Amino acid sequence: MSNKCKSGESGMKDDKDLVVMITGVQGMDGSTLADIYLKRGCKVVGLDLWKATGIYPNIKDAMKHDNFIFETGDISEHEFMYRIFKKYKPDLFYNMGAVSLVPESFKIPGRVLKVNTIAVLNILEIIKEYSPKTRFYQASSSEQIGDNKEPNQNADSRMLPNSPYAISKMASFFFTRLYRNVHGLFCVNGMLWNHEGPRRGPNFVTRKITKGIARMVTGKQDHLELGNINTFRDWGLSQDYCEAMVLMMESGTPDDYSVSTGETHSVKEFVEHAFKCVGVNIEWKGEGTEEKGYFNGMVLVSINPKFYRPVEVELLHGDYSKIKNELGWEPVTKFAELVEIMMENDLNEECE
Ligand code: G4F
Repeated sequence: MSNKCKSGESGMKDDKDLVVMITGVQGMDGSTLADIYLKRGCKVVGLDLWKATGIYPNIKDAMKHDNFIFETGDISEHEFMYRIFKKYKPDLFYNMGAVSLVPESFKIPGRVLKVNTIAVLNILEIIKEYSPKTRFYQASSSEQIGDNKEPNQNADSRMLPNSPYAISKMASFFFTRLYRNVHGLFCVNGMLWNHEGPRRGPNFVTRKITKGIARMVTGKQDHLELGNINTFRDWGLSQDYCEAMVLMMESGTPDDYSVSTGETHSVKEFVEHAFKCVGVNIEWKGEGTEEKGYFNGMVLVSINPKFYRPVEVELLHGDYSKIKNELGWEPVTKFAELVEIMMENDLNEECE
């Protein structure tokens, strides 16, 4: 373990006394964090826009837990956040709530700025004025790297954001750093490269692929339609990355960390490996919008330009050396196993 995280030096309360507040609690990471802290016996207050229904299954276990409180509200409403802070006085605050679909951010840039940036600023102000002992985690993103195509990117790399989403996250990254440096608050940025898992929403490419293939295996769908399959991402597992977040928040000193696997793979490779999990070797023919993935003469993958973005982030490839050296974190699950975990989950779900 690292020099920043020796037990007894972190200044944390005992687990049973700890109040953990998580925004975006119905999402993949928010719900995983809730499960981690509930297992430790902490009180977890989860915030999200909507009440959990069958459509949002990620917190179905948490909802049954006595230590879990679910509050509905919009994090960009200052009064709501102020009231929630006053009511629960959180020790740890994980800001996982955001408009997180990059293509969507081009359609509603004002809303993106309100939720992903102004809300963060308001929360930091509430902490500064009324709750300066609360530790704050900001979900920062590798999308901030944008057009910078140099490999081994980290939180100190040049940021060239190229979408409203990335711009909003970059502004929040610097506000978080500012409130730490200028106001002395315990604020950390976890800059996470793409991370996925069975709780991932079906609009993100990994889950769209694994769910789509599982539906093809069970005869519910005949092929996959994708956008740009020649982009590269550094994909890890959400559970591993949530453990990295906890380390950052519970270390002795707040700082900014990059979390990644250090491997990069194309969307095309993801498709190939996912099909291999069900015994299908995809053969590619054609180029651009005419590129297709075949098996035994059948088209199993085609390109639909409606999934292209106004602009792409072509290469994401992270460097996790700082969190490894300082907090002792390393990714457990890398690309091939991640695809296999997701495929197995979706095959089970579709076969139920
Ligand atoms: O899965 P994606 O939508 O993830 P993206 O845009 O990289 O963003 C995710 O990771 C970020 C961290 O780097 C987060 F901050 C963000 O919130 C989100 O979690 O797309 C991955 C790649 C893109 O290049 C996209 O153009 O897959 C390509 N792609 C190809 N076909 C597709 C599709 N993406 C989606 N969503 N759907 C397609 O049909």
